[in-house]
Amino acid sequence: MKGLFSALLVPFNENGELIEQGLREIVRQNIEVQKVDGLYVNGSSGENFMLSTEQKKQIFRIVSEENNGAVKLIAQVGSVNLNEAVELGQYATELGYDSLSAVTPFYYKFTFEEIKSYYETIIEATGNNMIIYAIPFLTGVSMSMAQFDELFQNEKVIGVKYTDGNFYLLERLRKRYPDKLIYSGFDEMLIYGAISGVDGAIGSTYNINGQRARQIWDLCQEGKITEAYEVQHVTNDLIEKVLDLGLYQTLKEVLNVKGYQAGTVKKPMASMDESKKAAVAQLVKDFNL
Ligand code: HMN
Repeated sequence: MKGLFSALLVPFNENGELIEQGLREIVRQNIEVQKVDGLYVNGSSGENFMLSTEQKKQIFRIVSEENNGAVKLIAQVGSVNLNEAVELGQYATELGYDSLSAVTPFYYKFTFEEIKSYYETIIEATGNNMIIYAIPFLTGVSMSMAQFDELFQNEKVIGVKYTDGNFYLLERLRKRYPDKLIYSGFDEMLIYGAISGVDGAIGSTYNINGQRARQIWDLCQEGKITEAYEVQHVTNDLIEKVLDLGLYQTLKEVLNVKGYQAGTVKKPMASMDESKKAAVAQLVKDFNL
């Protein structure tokens, strides 16, 4: 379960319907071109929180079929509708997903006891392992060390996907939990995660820039920090442009330019403006994507 995971992009048409063939192509190119170690399915980058339960299940099924055991699969099943989270968790577990992950419940100000009970409910109903998905900048839920201590007491909680810039907390977690899996979530900070001794990283840009991420990762493991930093600089030149042009729209457009059916984003996100498409084609050339 260690290494680099793409937070899988999911292609939609203008009506918000899944493009099945495109999804299969994106899975394959992640495995064969980006050479990632695994896929994180139905996360933020999969536009998961805008999808119906049926669409989420369809995605879990298609990805599992297309992957056919090639790389590790993590199913993000978190939802503020706990019944849905359980249903999805059971479905992904039956499909053979290697672990579940669930975002901390968001929107309402849930107490920590409620958050803890949410995780216990999913774990008990599925019997599967759980990776906490902590992404405070989107959910507003920042957990303390003491709260991680409580969650990690459950041996089925095998780790955390840590999308945060608090490297002090990350260092404390690493020291106290050498055996839990910690995944770095911000691609633009991959080098800092790697230096901090994370077990892996999960990110959206690995769908298009997985090979550079691999270089950063490998160089850090070899202690070649100066060289790794050079690659992170190039990576961040790319990420800066991607964020400017629109994150998921641009990642998908890069794949479209390369001949994959990556479609567009799901409304209420807005499709990429035609006027920006030339800039994306230029990115593909400039960064040799
Ligand atoms: C997911 O759940 O799909 C991703 O793993 C989340 C991941 O942390 C990404 N965050 C978001 O998209 C909000 C990052 O890969 C992010 O896209 C990247 O660092 C660019 O900012």
